[in-house]
Amino acid sequence: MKDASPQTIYLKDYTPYGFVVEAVHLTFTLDPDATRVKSRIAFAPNPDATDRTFFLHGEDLTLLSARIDGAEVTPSLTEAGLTCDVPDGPFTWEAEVEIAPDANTALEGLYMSDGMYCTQCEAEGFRKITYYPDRPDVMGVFTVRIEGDLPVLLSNGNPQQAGEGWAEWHDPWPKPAYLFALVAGDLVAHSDQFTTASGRDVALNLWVRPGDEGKCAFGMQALKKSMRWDEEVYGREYDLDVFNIVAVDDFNMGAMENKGLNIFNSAAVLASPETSTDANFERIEAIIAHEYFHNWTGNRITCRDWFQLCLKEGLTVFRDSEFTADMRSAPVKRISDVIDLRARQFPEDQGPLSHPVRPESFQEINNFYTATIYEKGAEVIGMLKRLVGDEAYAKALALYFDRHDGQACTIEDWLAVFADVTGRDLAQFKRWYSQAGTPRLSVNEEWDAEAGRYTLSFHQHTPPTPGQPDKAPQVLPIAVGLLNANGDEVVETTLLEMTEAEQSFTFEGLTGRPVPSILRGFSAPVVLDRDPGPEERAFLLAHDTDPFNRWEAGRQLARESLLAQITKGAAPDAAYLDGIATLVRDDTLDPAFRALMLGTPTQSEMAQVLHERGTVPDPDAIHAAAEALAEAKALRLAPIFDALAMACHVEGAYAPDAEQSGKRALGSAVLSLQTRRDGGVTARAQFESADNMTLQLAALTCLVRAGQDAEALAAFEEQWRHDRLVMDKWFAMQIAATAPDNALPRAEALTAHPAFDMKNPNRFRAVLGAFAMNHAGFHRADGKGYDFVADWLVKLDAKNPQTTARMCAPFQTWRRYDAGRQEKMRAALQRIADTPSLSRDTTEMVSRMLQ
Ligand code: 0A1
Ligand code: ZN
Repeated sequence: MKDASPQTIYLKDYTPYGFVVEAVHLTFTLDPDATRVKSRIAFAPNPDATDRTFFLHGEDLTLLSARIDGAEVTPSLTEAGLTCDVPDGPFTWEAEVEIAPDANTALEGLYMSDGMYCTQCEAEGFRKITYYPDRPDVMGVFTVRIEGDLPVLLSNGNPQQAGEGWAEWHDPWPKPAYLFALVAGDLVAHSDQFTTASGRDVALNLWVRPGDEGKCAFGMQALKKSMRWDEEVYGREYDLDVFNIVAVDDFNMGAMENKGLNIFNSAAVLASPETSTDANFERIEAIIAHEYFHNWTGNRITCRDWFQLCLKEGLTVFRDSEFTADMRSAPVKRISDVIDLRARQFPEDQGPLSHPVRPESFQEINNFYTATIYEKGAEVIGMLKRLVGDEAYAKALALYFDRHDGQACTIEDWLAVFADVTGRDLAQFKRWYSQAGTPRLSVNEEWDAEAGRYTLSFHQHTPPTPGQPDKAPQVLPIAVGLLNANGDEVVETTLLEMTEAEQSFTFEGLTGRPVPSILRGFSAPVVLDRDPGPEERAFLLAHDTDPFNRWEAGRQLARESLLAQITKGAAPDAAYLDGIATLVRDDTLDPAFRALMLGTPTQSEMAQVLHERGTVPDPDAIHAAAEALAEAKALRLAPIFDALAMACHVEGAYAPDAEQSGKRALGSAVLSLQTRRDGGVTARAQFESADNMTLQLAALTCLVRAGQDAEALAAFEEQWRHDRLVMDKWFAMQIAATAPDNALPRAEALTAHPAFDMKNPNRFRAVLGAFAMNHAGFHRADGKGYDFVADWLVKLDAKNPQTTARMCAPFQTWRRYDAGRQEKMRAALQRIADTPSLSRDTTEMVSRMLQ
């Protein structure tokens, strides 16, 4: 509930806790309205601490009794926890509290999801379960007894004893409370087994509701692949006798890495060909890997405090990206990651919510599970790896695991292993962790024909961000290759290490003026300000040997075409259309890559680009330009639709692997163009004959875009009304893909649909999140789109602050738009801010945006 003056917490104020936890025993007696939690915790003074105040966090708890060494005590209770006088030496704390999981709609702590008990403790949810030092640097060994009239009772670690209505679990690995988990419900297991490299058998279970058993096989395979990969690539073995995963329908995020008991949003683990798209399968594989990899990067080595969140998240995202690159196509994964970074992290880094990868203050930590901490955090590790090389990276990681196993660490610890292994001074590199904002990199070229010398001069500059007016130069690894006029590579990819604000690099011994391919593989997360002109881009599109930059050349041509269309009323660029037409026909190229080449910048990306170039974006003009470009592309490619459709033909049974899904991705890109030419005949036929969700949903999306969707939407709903995850797609897609004018009426109507349930985060996001993705629909000039979203955010905040706060993000770009829209967005934000009893989460988000 609204804090009169929300407290800001600072990194610089960190002090160790006054006590260590030697052992924790918890007993849960489950009841939806009155669950009892008994705790017995062995504390001892922490020799590394000076402050011996005994404070335990606790929120929304009813304290029934408290004892120290068996004697009843009366602690002083505050809103945030309790304090109590304690003995000088070691002592045992015992308490009994009562909580009400069924009334917990925030989905933090112990809550209920359709009759099933489950927990979410990261970051600070454990304090809603019992009184405890709920901070990641306090690690304890947990033993848990669960009593409840439910068939399946799970907690962390290894199962001990169990009987009718009770079970005991013991986790031998000391852990912070945020990794605690409990699940109880009527669940069934899809089980398997894994033998570790050193020969230990691990029982694997994926627990789901009865009826979902058929959606488990893929997740289980992904888990086994992840376990093997972490052994082979990072030398990390699993360390318990069992690994449990549970799927829950009501979950704020994707999934959670609780020790030995990962809890997943069912959308992030359940999959079948009939109900899931190729993109779903790929995402599920990545999330399973991510959570599993946390077992070492997060659990065995955890964070000292929440300012160090990127220590586990940046590294684990980096590791899961490497895994996906190994399992599928590395270039396709890299391009997809950059698309995502630009769509989600760049706006954050360049707007009012900008914060460093390691923030220095926060009010609500839940608001810092951001694209900056996760994705930019992973980019920073990618740069570090590039700078030190693969071998030194592997040594540094081995040292990290060796030196810090069982500890709660900082970014300083992380960088120290790299400094120790390489002898490098990483002081300047560390600015990537402390400076917010996206650096902008500009380039000048000089060619000395006589001397055969080519010089690239770079200039870097990071614009101011909130609280950081002046920025120092950062270390930029700039991967560059040079091509000659025939398209042959005359200088292979070379890593230039830029450390100054301005710096030049010279290439000698060239026989002709080269064409540079700069920032290959997107070697640093910067905005490259360079306009080499359409010819050079078309040349790189045709010849670059670096797949990322080849894609980037096409993307830039599309971007420039759209810009010229918007700002000068130009026609779609013929050079772009020609280049794409040639490339998409090239059967030597991976279909997945060709599908990416066919994509164009999203409308919000175009708004961002216009803003970067000092032009106020007009959402309607952007939409019109995107439509015109798509029409022109459809016209240009129409003669080869049939040939392309042949190239996309998949033999044999459906498999969500890279090869088949690449073909289907290309097929879907072609179908959407084809729909513009044939009035939806092909899409309708595909919709009717599809035997998997990828083809079915792609066809339906085309029909929605074409405004030919009434029958197909009804048929789809009829077919899938029993399946929550498929219905989320039905809700989301028809709003995201419809014409801007139709988006608001449609979204409004869907909030009145009997299956709309605001308490389910997936369903809420399917409607409100999808609406905000319909760029011109959300940014309607009359401001009604903003009001609609704001109204729902106010309603949701009273129930679920965390999801509400996350969903404020579409407003973060409000200062980009014209005065009329700005005023309407600002007013909507102000209305949210003025809501009585607004949560701390949402208060922090809207006040940062309004600052
Ligand atoms: N650590 C999880 C994500 C996660 C974070 C916060 C949550 O609640 C506030 C829940 C899940 C991960 O990185 O997968
Ligand atoms: Zn994570």
